[in-house]
Amino acid sequence: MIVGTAGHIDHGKTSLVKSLTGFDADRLKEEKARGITIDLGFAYKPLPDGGMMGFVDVPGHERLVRNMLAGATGIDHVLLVVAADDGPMPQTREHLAILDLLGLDRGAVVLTKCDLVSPARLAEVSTEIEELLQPTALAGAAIFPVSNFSGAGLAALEQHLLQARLCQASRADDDLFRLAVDRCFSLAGIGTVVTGTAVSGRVAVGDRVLVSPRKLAVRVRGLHAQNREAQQGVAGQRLALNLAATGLEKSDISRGDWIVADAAQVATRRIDARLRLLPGEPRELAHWTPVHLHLGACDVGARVVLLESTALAPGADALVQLELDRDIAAWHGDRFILRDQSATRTLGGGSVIDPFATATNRRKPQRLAALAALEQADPAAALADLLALQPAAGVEQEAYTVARKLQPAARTGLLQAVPHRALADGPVTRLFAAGQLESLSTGLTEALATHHRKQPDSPGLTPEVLQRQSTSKPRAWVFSQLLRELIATGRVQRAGPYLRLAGQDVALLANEQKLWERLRPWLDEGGLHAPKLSDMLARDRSLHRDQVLRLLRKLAQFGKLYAVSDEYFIQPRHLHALALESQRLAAAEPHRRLNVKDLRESLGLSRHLSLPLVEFFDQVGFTKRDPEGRRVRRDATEMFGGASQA
Ligand SMILES: Nc1nc2c(ncn2[C@@H]2O[C@H](COP(=O)(O)OP(=O)(O)OP(=O)(O)O)[C@@H](O)[C@H]2O)c(=O)[nH]1
Ligand SMILES: [Mg+2]
Repeated sequence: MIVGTAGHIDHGKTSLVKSLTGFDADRLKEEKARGITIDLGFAYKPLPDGGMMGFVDVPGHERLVRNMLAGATGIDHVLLVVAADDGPMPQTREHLAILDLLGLDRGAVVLTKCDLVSPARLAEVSTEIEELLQPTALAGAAIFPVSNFSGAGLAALEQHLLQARLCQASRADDDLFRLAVDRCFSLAGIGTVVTGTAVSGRVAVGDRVLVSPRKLAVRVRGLHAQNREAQQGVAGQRLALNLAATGLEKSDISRGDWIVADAAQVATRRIDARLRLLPGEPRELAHWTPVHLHLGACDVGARVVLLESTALAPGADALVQLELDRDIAAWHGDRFILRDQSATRTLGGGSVIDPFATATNRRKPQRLAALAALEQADPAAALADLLALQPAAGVEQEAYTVARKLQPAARTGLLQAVPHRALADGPVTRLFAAGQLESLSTGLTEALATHHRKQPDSPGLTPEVLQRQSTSKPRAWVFSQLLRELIATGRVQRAGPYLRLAGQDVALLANEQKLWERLRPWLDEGGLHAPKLSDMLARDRSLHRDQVLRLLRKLAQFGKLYAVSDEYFIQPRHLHALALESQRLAAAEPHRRLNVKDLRESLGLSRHLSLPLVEFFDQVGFTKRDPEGRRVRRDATEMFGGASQA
């Protein structure tokens, strides 16, 4: 268990930690000289059962709230220290508000300097404090009057802490490992050491971890847990990690960074969150207010983008987007505090909903509904609702599970619990609600069917037009994935630039059919040596060039022929064979060039055909021409093998 102090300057926090542990947490020369705490102090108390209790001592000075915040992360139990003579003072209130915003609901009040006041004063201050705690998560917390001078009251406080430690539910340590770094230094003979509170998961000597948000890979060479050498550390402990990496300098890591398991890496500048403004704020919070964001041990300048309204009233909460000055690491559920731009006042705080927020559509009702779904603590419930809300866009799997800090086993469990289908787009996997992709596909085939019904003579729709005309409006890459699937399963056919439903064949008019029956044997008998249009016309003087050309082009549009030029129309199986031979010849050349002369000689093609043929190959991207010749860029069968045969 980690116990943290809080409270106004000079109220006896450091003295209390010393009374409890025997250890002076003020370690800096300046702290000793000025008698105040400046930076975080740490002390440990060995317990009768062999365990160890860690203490984080924070400064009370109003200008040092930033340091207090860095220490407040990850404490389990707070001791709000109030000097009995002074009673509650400004930082008593500010620290209390911060603890409340951080959601800390376990702790006690310690009334110090009891030796200086009368019993009547003690009673008076106690009442005052009870009222102060009333509206907070610490309402009803026990109050312990003590004297750090005489030691009076300390035994009761110690008993309380031991009891609290027993009741302390063990933390969620099945999440991925995360440690909020509060110090980084270099020790002679040891190297770089970071200290901080492990807020989730566990880490062991030898583990490879990352410094986030920089994504710097390091190895844990050794560790101390709660001030003792150990083989592993777990959430809820203060850890010192000796880190190793080639060229690692202590300046590579600083307060505010995180040490995390590989799979928990996050670097973000945009966070969607729920923000509560403190009730004591004099004014509404305006859109685009500049603030300081404190999260974990990190502190960064930010702007508040109000997502639901134009202003946030004191005491109210709302969905916001935080636009940060630089990358930080943050995860779903992390609590944060906002202070004003000059860092003199705490404004409010809240919790992170989505660390991978974007500016696009951030205020749209759709997105706000998605945030409401994401706000749920249960990852399965949140994912199921999100899938239902984003049918066409899906949910990026990696981002979702990283934001939730899920271990591999928990990821698998989540994906088993939520019915879905996954689509991979390169390294990105998107999840869709079960049945959703099928209905998106149906939307596409329906759009094609409608088109065929309205225009039976048309060869089909280009992909761009199909995407626009489908009512389901899938995103571009979902569309291309679905299309690939529809083509692979034969439900849709591609002919040149057009897509059409399978079985949707070219409809020839009676005279066209007759003409085709006349021409087709000539194309068949020519084989790879396709006949020239003018030669066919010469063979039968009754044929009209315009009519023949119109028919051949129509057949080409439906994928029955390839229009190599206005003179040459080649059947798909023949073109496939020509492309295969070209590919074979190119492979025989150094640097895999296609030589037109070889092509002519190897196949006995006429110059009239071979030239337009290679130009056609260039034009459709099968080959590419450069100063050294032609290179085959695509696979012949992939390009020409699947086309429908005449
Ligand atoms: N009489 C009396 N004096 C105390 C007691 N506890 C602390 N003091 C004195 O109060 C002064 C401040 O004590 P610290 O423990 O440094 O106070 P702090 O809360 O740590 O102060 P910051 O860290 O600067 O916020 C010191 O001079 C202590 O000797 C107490 O129980 N009785
Ligand atoms: Mg102090």
